[in-house]
This record gives sequence, C-alpha cells and structure tokens, in this order.
Amino acid sequence: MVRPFSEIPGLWKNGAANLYNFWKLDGFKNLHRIMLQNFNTFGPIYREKVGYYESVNIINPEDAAILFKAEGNYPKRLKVEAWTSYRDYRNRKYGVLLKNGEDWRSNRVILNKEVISPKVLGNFVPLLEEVGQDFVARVHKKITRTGQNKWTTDLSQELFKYALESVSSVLYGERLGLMLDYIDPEAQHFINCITVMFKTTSPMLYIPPALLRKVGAKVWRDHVEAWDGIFNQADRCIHNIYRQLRLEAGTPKKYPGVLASLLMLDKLSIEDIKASITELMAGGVDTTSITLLWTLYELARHPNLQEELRAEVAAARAESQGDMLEMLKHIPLVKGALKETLRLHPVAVSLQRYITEDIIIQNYHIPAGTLVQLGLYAMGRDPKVFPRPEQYQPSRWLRTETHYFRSLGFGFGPRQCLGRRIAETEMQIFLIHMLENFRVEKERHVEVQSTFELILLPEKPIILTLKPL
Ligand code: HEM
Ligand code: 2DC
Repeated sequence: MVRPFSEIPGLWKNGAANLYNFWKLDGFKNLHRIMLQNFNTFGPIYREKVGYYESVNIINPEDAAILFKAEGNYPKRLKVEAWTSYRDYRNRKYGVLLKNGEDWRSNRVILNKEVISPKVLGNFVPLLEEVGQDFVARVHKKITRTGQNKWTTDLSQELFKYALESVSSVLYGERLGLMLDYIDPEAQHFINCITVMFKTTSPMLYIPPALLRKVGAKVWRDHVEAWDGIFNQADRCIHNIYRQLRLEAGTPKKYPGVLASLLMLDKLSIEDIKASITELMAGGVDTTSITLLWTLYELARHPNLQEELRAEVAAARAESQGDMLEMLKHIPLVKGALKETLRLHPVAVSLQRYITEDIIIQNYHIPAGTLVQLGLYAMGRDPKVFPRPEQYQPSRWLRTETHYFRSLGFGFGPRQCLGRRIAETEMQIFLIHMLENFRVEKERHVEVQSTFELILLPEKPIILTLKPL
C-alpha cells in the first residue's frame, strides 16, 4: 500500500514556528547541517516548511532518478525571489537562470550551442590556457617577492580574479587584465558585489523580499546595491564588444567569444543576450574559485595523492606533446578529484524541481506540483551512498562501481548548469598548471567546515603554502 502525502515525516505544519527555530539555530548559515540532521532524524524522506516555502526532501540516488524523470519539458527550480524581485524592481529582463517555460527553453537551446556543446571546447581551451599560464607566472612572482622561496596565503582573492578573468575571456574574447599587479578597481568592485549578492540572498529565501523592501530593510538595500554593481560592470563589458563589432564588419579571423558569437548569430534579442551574459559572468566567479580552493585544500591534506596527480599530469603532457585539448583527455584522476571536491564541498546544498506528475518515493505518494529537493550535501556524506564518505578519494570515480545519479554537482538534465563546460575546463587547466609548478602544503590539524551563504563557502580562511617544485 502506498502511503499518502500527509504521512511523510517531518515538521511541516507550522512554517512560522519552524522559521523561528531555524533562526535560533543560526539556520541561515547552517542550512546544510540542518538538512543532514533532518535526514538523520526522519530518514530518507521528510517534509518541511520554513517561512513561506514548503518542500519534500530526499537523499538517495535512486530517488533522485525518480525525481528527475518527473521534471517535465520545462524543468523548474525553487524560485530565488530576491533575484527576480531585483529584476522586477529595476525593470531588467530575466536571463536563462530565472526564466521558465517556453521562454526559458527557446533561450537555453540557443545558448547551449555557444556555451556548453562539446564543439565549442576547442575555442575555449586556448583562451583558458593563457589565463592559466598567467596565473602561474603571477604566483612565481609572488614567491620571488617573499624572498623565502614559498608563499603562504589565503588564495581566495587570487582565485576570484582567476575565475573572473577566465569566464570573461571566454564570454568577451578579451582579457580584463586581472593577472597584472594593478587591476581595474571596477573589476575588483564587481567581485565584491557578487559576494555581497550571494550573502544577502540567503535570508531572503525565508523572508519575502517584497516585505523587506517595504520596510526598507538593510539586507534588501545591500542586495540591490550589489546587483546594481554587477549589472553596471557587465553592461560596460557588453557595450564594449557591441561597439567593436559594429566598427569591424565582416567575419573575424579568430574566435570572438560567446557574446560576439550570439550577436552575430542574431537569434536572440539583444536584451535577452545581455541578461544571460550578465548571469554567466556573475555565475562564473565564486563557484569555480571556491571549488578550486577546496581542491587545493584537499591536495595539501593528501600529499601522496598530490604526487599521484602530478605524475598523471606529467604523463598526459608527454603523451599529448603539450596540446592542451588532447591533454584534457588523459587526466581521469584530476577529473575525479574535482568530482570528489564537489561531493564533499558542493556549491549547491540541494537540487530542486517542481515535479510535473505524481510520483512515488520511499513508498509515499507525492502529488504533481510539489517542490522536491535532493539534499546534495547530505547525499555526498551518506555512507550508504559513498563508502567511507569522510575520505577524499578521487579514485572512487574511476572504479567500475556505480555512479548512477551520484555525480550531480552541476545538476542534471536540460536545466543543469549552463556554465558546466567552462567551469570544468577552467578548473582542469588550473590544476594542470598548479601541479606542474608548485607543491601545495598546509598547517597540520587545521580543519575547515562549510558555511551557507546561498552557496557553500569555507567558514574561515584556508591558508595554504605554495612552493616551487
Ligand atoms: C545552474 C553548479 C559554475 C552558470 C547551476 C546549478 C548548479 C550549478 C547545481 C543548478 C542546476 C540544476 O538545477 O540542475 C555549479 C558549479 C559550478 C558552476 C558546481 C562550478 C564549480 C558556473 C559557471 C557559470 C555558471 C562558471 C557561468 C559561466 C550557471 C547558470 C545556471 C547554473 C547560468 C542556470 C541554468 C539554467 O537555469 O538553465 N550551476 N555551477 N555556473 N549555473 Fe552553475
Ligand atoms: C540555494 O534552498 C539553497 O549555480 C536554496 O551560478 C535552493 C537553491 C536554489 C537555486 C540554487 C541555490 C540553492 C544555490 C546557488 C545556485 C542556485 C541556482 C544557480 C546558482 C546553484 C541551492 C549558481 C551558483 C549560479 C548563480 C548565477 C547567478 C548569481 C547569476
């Protein structure tokens, strides 16, 4: 007998009381730990209502498969109201991140061809390769300047710059110059705005932004200011390319970047292009940089693994005679390391869909229209899903054991991360260059946990030491 929806365990009856408890537990920062605890209390499925949003939460890969089979033709995530409210407030168009329905699909299909299809990888690699080389040169210079043949630092700011330089070079076909000593203060401002934008979003997941706006709350004002900074900088970059394109008519000799390709293709309106390019630029900074920071942290904690990866990279370099596109096909363990980082330190604490048909999970009936969340952070640490989950083992992604609905760091299906190819390639190239040039070390016994600021971030600075090989 299938059990009814109303019998799913959990605390879903009193949203306001739950919000109060959540607030007392400092839940805004601990969402990932609270989800983990809820799975421990209630089992592999629970219902929850915090503030104004209600969901069913699941943790098993087999249940994730059922969820994604019911996502329909226009998959829809939890609506981040802070982001849509800002755009409504400023009269700006939604990009692919926030669109839904047919409008989303038609934009996404066109963007896919320019951003995530395998055929564009060849265009991206030389651009990203150049940024990777410049990053390494910059670190060598920093090491020389210390006079100690090593550099001990919190790399996050450097990684933000690396990520922004990488994504911009792909989007605009041009360098911003962030690997230089003196950088454009506008670019630094853009980076700061993204951090503030994420941080101010999380309380607004539970308290409606419309309300916060009415009472003139600081969190709403800061949020608006952050998005204003993001849009102003993106507008400047976009306008620049647009003007150049009008000046030099005819087809360019070299790959001109995603934006110019979209403009020349002439299939999306300029307003739609601007909206999605802005989202890609903003989505391409904290995500990859934090994932790289966590990866370096894990490599510092596992020196033997670090040597193993170095050996793989050296062999790949020899085999492909320096051809980077070819080299990327010979580094399975490096790719496994990135998957392993996203398992333990996912950017997104959960994946969510509004299901379009009734489904049965854990023998409970769930009606169409329900918001179902897969606890990605919790799944990554579940011993039933990943044996010895606390161990960082990139090789688990090589073995023949099942990976069925287990590698979901970038989401799933047609609504998965649009920046996935850019992110993966940028991160692989980064690790190749770092492994070829430096040994990464850290102080022993320093453990770093995650904190939730819409995306999961290290709760305190990660201090690493880089030594030339
Ligand atoms: C969506 C993760 C980097 C742009 C997403 C989603 C996840 C994700 C989990 C939701 C997918 C779903 O609902 O199935 C990540 C991770 C990254 C990363 C782990 C890096 C380690 C990037 C980069 C960009 C980007 C570099 C831009 C260049 C986007 C966009 C969407 C998205 C535009 C919305 C797509 C849509 O709604 O159609 N990402 N992301 N992301 N990401 Fe990423
Ligand atoms: C946050 O409960 C926790 O990739 C919420 O590059 C549910 C939720 C909904 C949407 C998720 C968000 C979480 C985390 C950050 C994600 C976002 C969708 C896209 C976004 C996963 C899990 C991200 C970081 C994008 C952001 C691009 C943007 C700022 C322009």
